[in-house]
Amino acid sequence: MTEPVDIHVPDIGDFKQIPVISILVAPGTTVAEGDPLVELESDKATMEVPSPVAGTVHTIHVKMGDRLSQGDCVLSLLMADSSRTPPPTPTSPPARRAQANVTPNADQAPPFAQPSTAAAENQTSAIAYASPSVRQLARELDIDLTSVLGSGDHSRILRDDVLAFAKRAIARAPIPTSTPHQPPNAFADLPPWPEPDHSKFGPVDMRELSRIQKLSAANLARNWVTIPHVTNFDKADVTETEQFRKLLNPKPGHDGVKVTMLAFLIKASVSALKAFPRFNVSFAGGRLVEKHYYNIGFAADTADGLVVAVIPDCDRKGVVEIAIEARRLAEKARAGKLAPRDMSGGCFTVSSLGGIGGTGFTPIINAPEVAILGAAPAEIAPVWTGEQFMPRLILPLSLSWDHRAVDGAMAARFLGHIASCLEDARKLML
Ligand code: CAO
Repeated sequence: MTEPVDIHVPDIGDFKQIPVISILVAPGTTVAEGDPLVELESDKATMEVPSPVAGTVHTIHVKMGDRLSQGDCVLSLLMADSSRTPPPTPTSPPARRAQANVTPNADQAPPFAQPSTAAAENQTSAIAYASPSVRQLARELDIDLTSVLGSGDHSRILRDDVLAFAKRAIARAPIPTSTPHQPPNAFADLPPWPEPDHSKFGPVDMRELSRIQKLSAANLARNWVTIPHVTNFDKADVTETEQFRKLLNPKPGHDGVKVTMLAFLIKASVSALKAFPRFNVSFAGGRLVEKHYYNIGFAADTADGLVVAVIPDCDRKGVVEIAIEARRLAEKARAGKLAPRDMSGGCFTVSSLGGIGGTGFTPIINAPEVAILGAAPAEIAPVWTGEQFMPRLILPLSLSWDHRAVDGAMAARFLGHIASCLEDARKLML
C-alpha cells in the first residue's frame, strides 16, 4: 500500500512564522498539482501553499493560527501517481515564489492579471473561489465576489482582483451631484414638519422672519446637520489678563474704545491657529484648503438676528486695534450696514456671550471654517493653589470642531493653547 507523503511549506522568501489563516482542504479532499492547501497571511502578504503533486489529502498537521516557516510540514497526502518521486523537503531556497503563490498587498508590486473590460466583469460564476481573507475584504468593500474574475490558479479570486474590481467600479461610478459634505436626500425619509394650528391652544401672533434670520437659519441648519461637530470645554484663569485689560481701558487715546475680553479671545485664537495650522483650513471639492492668513470672525447679536463680522489680518493687529475694529463692525452690524466684504474671508470664529450670560454653550461651526470658539462670562471661583483656595477669575471656554478636519487630542491642545494665552497675555505678543 502507498504511504502518504509529507507536504512542506516551500520557499516563501524572507517570511517566517506566518500564521495559517485558512485551511482549504480536509482529509479525503482530492487535489491537483498546484491546488492551494492552506493560506498564510503576514502583515505584508497573503500566501498560499500549493500542492506540489496531485493526490488525496490524508492527514492535516496544522491548525488555524499555527505559525509556519519554510520547511514546516503542512499535511500528508496519498499521491495519485505513486510512481512519481515524492516532493523533497525544501531546505535550501529554490527560486523565490517558484512554488508559493505569493499575493502581495497594495504596497508591493502588483503581479495580478486585470480583466480589461467592464464586459469581462459582467461574466459571473455561481461559485466564487476565494480565501476567507479575500471574502472578508469583499464583504468590507460591499463587492459581490461572483462578479469578480479571479486571476489565480483555477480562477481563484485574489486580494488584488478584488481591489482592482473596486478601483474600476469607482472609476465608472457617476460623479455625485452634491459634495460629500452635503448628503443627498438626507431628510428624504423624515416626516413633514409638524404645523398644528397653534391658535387653537391660545393667543398667537404671526411674524415674518428677518432676512438675516432666514439666511442664518438655513446656514446654521446646513452646518449643524452636515458637519460632524464635537465640542470641547476648558477654563482659563484670566485674573491677570483682566487686570491688564482694565489698565488699558481708562487710558484715553485709543479712540475711546473699551478693550473687552473679545479682543484677547481673538488674539489667542490667532496664536492657536499658528500653532495648530490644521484648524486654519476649509474643505473644498474633497480637498483641504490651508490658509496662511488670519481673518477672525466674531458673532454679533443684532435685533435682526445673528451675524458674523470678520476682522482681517488679526495677526498684524494688537488688542486695541482689534477692539476698535470689533466695535466698528458690531455697530455696522446692528445698523444693518455690514458690507459683504465685512462678512467674508474668515478663518475662524469667536462667539462671546461673556457680556450676556450663561455658564457655557456649544457653538455651531461657521462653514466653511472647521472650528469655532465660545466664551461664557468669567466668574470668580475658588482655586486651590496647593496650600489654600484663592479667588480667581475663571473664563469658561468651549470649542466646537469638525471631526473630519481635526481630532479630539488636537482640539484639546488647541483649546488648551488658547486658555494658556488668555492666562498670560504676554504670550499674545510672541
Ligand atoms: N466675562 C465677563 N465679562 C465679559 C466677558 C466675559 N467673557 N466678555 C465681555 N464681558 C464684559 C465686557 O467687559 C463688558 O463689561 P464692562 O462694560 O463692565 O466693561 C460687558 O461684558 C459687555 O461687553 P459687550 O458684550 O458689549 O462687548 P464684547 O466685546 O464682549 O462683545 C459682541 C461684543 C459684539 C461680541 C457682543 O456684543 C455680542 O453680540 N455677543 C453675542 C454673540 C452671540 O450671540 N453669540 C452666540 C452665538 S451662538 O454661537
